[in-house]
Amino acid sequence: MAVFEGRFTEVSDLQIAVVVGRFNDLVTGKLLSACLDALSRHGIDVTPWVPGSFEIPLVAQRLAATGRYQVLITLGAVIRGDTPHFDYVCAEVSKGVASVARDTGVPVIFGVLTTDTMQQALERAGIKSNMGWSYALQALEMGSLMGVLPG
Ligand code: INI
Repeated sequence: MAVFEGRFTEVSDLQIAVVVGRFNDLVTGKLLSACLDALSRHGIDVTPWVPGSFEIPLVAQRLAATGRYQVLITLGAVIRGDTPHFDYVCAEVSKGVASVARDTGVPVIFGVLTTDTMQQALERAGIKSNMGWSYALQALEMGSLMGVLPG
């Protein structure tokens, strides 16, 4: 039985782009710092900031369509407020990111925190752990995996 796995080594030829939402940049800036720290020996090409998570899929789609990147990372922080706005933003960014990946064949890491409170978001962006690191490793794994899968 053939087993296909992504690698974390010998991946320096991967071109990776990161799309970051400016909304809640107290959180997203910290996610980005950890992500870039983890990727510092890899070919980060562009890091476009977008106004908020809602805009992430459009920019991710544009970048994926260039064919220049083997994997994209999207970073955002959607924090529940008093109105249904949270649900609309979460629905669009999650479905949008998944669609970009499927439509273009470029893996897109979903690094958008969706939390009830700012405290929960910060706990995942540096206070306890920093998911930015995990998103970077997941990008390396997926970029590598897509390079060895048949077809
Ligand atoms: N964008 C976020 O990334 N996080 C949020 O928590 C958020 N809230 O709560 O409103 C948010 N809104 C902005 C949205 O993503 C768009 O930028 C805006 O609606 C313009 O299209």
